Parts: sequence; C-alpha cells; structure tokens
Amino acid sequence: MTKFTKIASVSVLALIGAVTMAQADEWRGWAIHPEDYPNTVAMQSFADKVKEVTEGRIEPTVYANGILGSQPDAIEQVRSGALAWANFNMGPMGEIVPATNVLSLPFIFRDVEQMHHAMDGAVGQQFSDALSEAGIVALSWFDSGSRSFYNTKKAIHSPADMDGLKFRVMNNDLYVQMVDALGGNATPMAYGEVYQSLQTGVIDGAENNYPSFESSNHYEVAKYYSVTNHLIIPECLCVAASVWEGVSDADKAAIKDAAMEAAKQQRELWAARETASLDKVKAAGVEVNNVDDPAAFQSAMAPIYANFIAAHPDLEQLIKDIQATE
Ligand code: GTR
Repeated sequence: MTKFTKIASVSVLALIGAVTMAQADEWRGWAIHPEDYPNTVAMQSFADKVKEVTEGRIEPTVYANGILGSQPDAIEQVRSGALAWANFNMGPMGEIVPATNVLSLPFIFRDVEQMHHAMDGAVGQQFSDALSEAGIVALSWFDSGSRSFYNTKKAIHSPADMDGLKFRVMNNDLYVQMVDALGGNATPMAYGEVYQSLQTGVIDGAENNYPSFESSNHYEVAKYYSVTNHLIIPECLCVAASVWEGVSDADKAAIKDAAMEAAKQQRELWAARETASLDKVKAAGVEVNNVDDPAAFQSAMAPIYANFIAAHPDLEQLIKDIQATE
C-alpha cells in the first residue's frame, strides 16, 4: 500500500466513522437525582445497554440532578418529545394523567412488596395504558420506598403534632388534602427548592423516603424524621411516545429488555441505599421515631378516598384491584 492509498483509506474509515456518529440518535434523558443515586445508576446502565444493543444507533444520555428542569416541566418535555426519556415519580404525574392519582392516595399500598406485585402485573398495565394516551411510554417500574414526614421542630407521634407545621409537598392537590387532613399546612414546591426553604424557615418540614432525605441533604437541617409510611409511589423508566414510534420492533424489544434489567438493578440498589441512608442520617444526629398510632394517620384519610371516588367513579375499580393484590 502506498503512503497515499494508506492516507486515503484512513480518511475513508474516518468518514464512515463520522457518518455513523452523525447517525446516532441522542436520547436526552431527565434525572432528578445525583449520579450515585440508585435510579440514576440504573438509568446509566440502561443508556449503556441501549447503545450496545442498537449498535450505537441510539445513544441515550442522562442529565442528572434535575439540571434540565423540575419534574412537572420535564413531564411536558417528554410529552412534546423535546426530551426522549426520563425517570419519573408518579406523584406529579397525576395532574396530567388522572389515573395515576390512584398511586398518590395515602396508604393505597400495604407495603412495597405489594406495590411491586401490583405494578409488575395487570394493575401496572392499566397505568401504562393511561400514560401512553398522554404520550408517555412506561417501560419498567422503579422502587421509591415509602415516604414519611420530617421537620426542623419536633418528633411527630400523632396527627396532633403536625398542627401549625408547614410541610412541603410534591405538586399534586392530593398531598395538600393529605397534610390538611392531618392538621398541618401544605406548600407544593419543586424538589430543588426544599433545602433552602427548610434552612430559611419558609417551611418547617417535608416528606420523603430515606434515600432522598439523605441525598438532598435535607437531614442536615431537618433533625426529626417520623415514620408514617404514608405514601408508596412507584416511579417509571419512561420514553416519549413520539420517540418510541420511530423505533423498529426489534429495537423496541431489546430496549424493553434493557429497561426491565435496569429496574431489577434499581430495586437491588434501592434496598441497600435505604439502609445506608438511614444509618447516615442517624449518625448525623437525626432522631428517627415510629409514630405511636399509625391507624390514626390512616383513618384521617377516609374523606380523601371518599372525595376521590366521588370525583372519579371510573377509578374505583382500580383502587379495589390494588387493594386486592397479594
Ligand atoms: C423523590 C423522587 C423524585 C421526586 C422527589 C420529590 O423521592 O424520587 O422523583 O419526586 O421525591 O419529593 O419531589
């Protein structure tokens, strides 16, 4: 091979490389949590796997720490196709996909295991169908543990202790009703604003699972975490329907498999992180207490269920399906 043909063939290869690169379809992904959080780690595994199985034709990327916006904004961006995929908590989804509000009814699941059984079966399919109609394809379900109240003032033992305290909630009217019913005041607010609001006293508390309480550093300011387990809300690994439509059937199958694998990994990492986060916040001086009478918190929710069913009689069966899940 002459020097010239060598250069020529190297350039041809570079050109083919460049064309291949140019053809890779970037799937911009939204993640609210930091890089080392179970959900973000699983999203990155999904991204790597999708790139591998599509031989680089699709290249998902992960923008962590909510840098692409708040969750309600990101939901809109996925619906419009401006973002290709995301990991969404179903809480803020209720405003757009009413059926998902069933997942925001306090104490709807007995425990996380029941939530897994429900979401991995026919119940989960009903939520996927409802999301699809809104332009969001749920490929698999992540764990988000269970949420409890924390605050800067005092341990909560009974609903009466919430009197006069201001709690941040996610963007969904059901959570405002929930805190009201317990005697506290609710302030819907974006996740990214909570730390500063706790610090400056704009709010007295919030509610979340251990990993979020810890990774968001809210535990540095809020020293009382009272275990109510009032919400068990699943999260999805979701793709924009407009993006999904353009994917071949063979790629769809491989991507779906990658999403199921990512969910499996997320759930394993989640279990370990819950313990690690709890240990970390306790070591940092957070007082963690079980509430005296969990039933008092649960029975306060009866009017919320009654109002919800009155407003959405079509969703009553779904509530019953969940409650009947093993
Ligand atoms: C976390 C959840 C986030 C976000 C956050 C919040 O547990 O993983 O998606 O919903 O809670 O409270 O806003």
